[in-house]
Amino acid sequence: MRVLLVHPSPLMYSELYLRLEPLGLERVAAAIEAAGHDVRLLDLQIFKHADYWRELETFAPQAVGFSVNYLANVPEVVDLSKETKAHRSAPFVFVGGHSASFIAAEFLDHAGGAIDCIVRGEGEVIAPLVLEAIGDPKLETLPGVVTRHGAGPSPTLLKDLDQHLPARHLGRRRHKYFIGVLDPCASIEFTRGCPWDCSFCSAWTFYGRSYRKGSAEAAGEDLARLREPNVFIVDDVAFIQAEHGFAIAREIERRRIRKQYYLETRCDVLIKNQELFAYWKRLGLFYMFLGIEALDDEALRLHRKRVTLNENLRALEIARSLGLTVAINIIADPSWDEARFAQVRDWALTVPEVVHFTVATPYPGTELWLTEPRQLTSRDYRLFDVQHAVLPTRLPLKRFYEELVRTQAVLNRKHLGWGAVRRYGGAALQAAARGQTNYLRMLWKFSTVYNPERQYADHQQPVRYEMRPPRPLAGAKPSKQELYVHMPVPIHQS
Ligand code: B12
Ligand code: SF4
Repeated sequence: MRVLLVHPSPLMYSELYLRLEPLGLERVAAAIEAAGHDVRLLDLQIFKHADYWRELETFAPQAVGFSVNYLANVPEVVDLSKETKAHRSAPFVFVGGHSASFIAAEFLDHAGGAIDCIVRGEGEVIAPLVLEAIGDPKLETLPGVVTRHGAGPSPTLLKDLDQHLPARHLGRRRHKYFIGVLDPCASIEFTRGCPWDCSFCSAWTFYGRSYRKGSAEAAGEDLARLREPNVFIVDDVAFIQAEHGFAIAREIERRRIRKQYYLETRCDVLIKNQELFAYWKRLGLFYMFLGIEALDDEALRLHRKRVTLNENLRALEIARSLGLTVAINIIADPSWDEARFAQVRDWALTVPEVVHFTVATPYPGTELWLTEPRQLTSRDYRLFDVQHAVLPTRLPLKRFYEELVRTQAVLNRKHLGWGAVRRYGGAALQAAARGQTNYLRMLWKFSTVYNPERQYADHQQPVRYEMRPPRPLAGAKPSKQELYVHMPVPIHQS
């Protein structure tokens, strides 16, 4: 069967710092190819809708699968599905991905019959079975599958992460993928899931709070296949288990692979596994993201970060002493006033790190979605991108955005424009000489992307598809059924 897999367009704020390959879709593609199908992949972060319609004509897929990791992409995918079903070829349409998994029923309702099924959870095992079941009522009995007529049992976890390494050969214009100065940049996955349970995050609820590792050999093999000199390690929390990180490092040395790496981890993991991170620094670790989230212990407790401010600050010192470029994130609460923004801005100016700010947002799939006492001010999917306020702001909304952007602009002053040219000019120019200009181009884009007027105006757009409000909790605390996509199961891994 001819199958077209599609990643939706970028959200406007990710246009600035990075653009990354659709790794999940590439893994699903690998599984579908292994089942004998003819697969093509189209990434609308790079290509245009016109390319999609051309592909529908020339490749004439019998099935089209969309990946929806981000809520803000829901309206685009609903519209594309409706137009796809209305196309004379009327292929089978299925949708999977992180966010789609949490809102399956309402997604199907919005599409009004244009989406044949939502595939919840990991796609590798189930996607080939879905294709096999097209036209058969057994479709809605498959694990993780939801149709307008019924839903199968909860999805099953992939037993072996080494299976179905990403089908990167299906990617087109891969030189467009980058993160900051790491241009071009590929992505890789060493582990899946997270054993912590932060209240604002859905990484743990998606995977039933499980944590799985691929083998060091498979990691080495996948890395060796990459042409790009830079690699984004997509693990939610990199190197939780030091032995695993050392095993991959040794495999990289054995294969004499030399690349530069970006990863994201927790401050307590960095403190605990300092030696491992120092080892990786020698191997090419260049850029690290630390989820600091808050500058006081009370807010950290409310986020259930299970880490103290002192630990966070210590981790920053360790990362600095290792000579890593460090980016951190702070969650701005809609209740912040001018004084609070000013305080955080002052702090951001004193530290050498790249400081990002996101807006506290209850996402379906997070515990916060079920427990946040404040009423949502908008249920427009497009505003759920952690750059818009969907909870009541203490400041008038426009004023809130002015303060937010003024605070985000610290990053612009410190790390973009000429400041960046002074810091990374050499690397950027070398990349440009090889025809890689993604990074150079982003340096002067800040004010076109971050703009209070534009952010405020986004709230005035007519809402065509509205999110279902959170359902009242059945008990005092959310149950596993209310929270998880994959149900927790004991996993035995050495
Ligand atoms: C890498 C990453 C990114 C990349 C984007 C990569 C890309 N091109 O897709 C970048 C850095 C740009 C990014 C940005 C953001 N991200 Co992000 N991101 C991740 C991260 C860490 C890993 C994604 C990944 O590659 N996973 C590995 C692959 C193998 O898994 P997967 O993509 O989920 O795919 C599997 C299934 O979902 C399913 N599947 C996926 N697609 C399809 C399609 C079909 C047809 C089928 C059947 C199945 C299927 O099968 C796959 C294989 O099992 C996840 C966390 C996570 N653990 O997933 C967060 C995550 C998805 N991001 C999140 C968020 C909030 C964001 C941001 C909005 C804010 C931010 N954190 O900066 C922005 C905005 C995104 C945008 N589009 O602009 C949230 C999502 C919350 C939500 N419910 O929407 C997550 C879960 C992080 C978190 N801890 O909360 N992100
Ligand atoms: S924020 Fe990080 S540590 Fe917390 S649950 Fe999500 S992935 Fe895990």
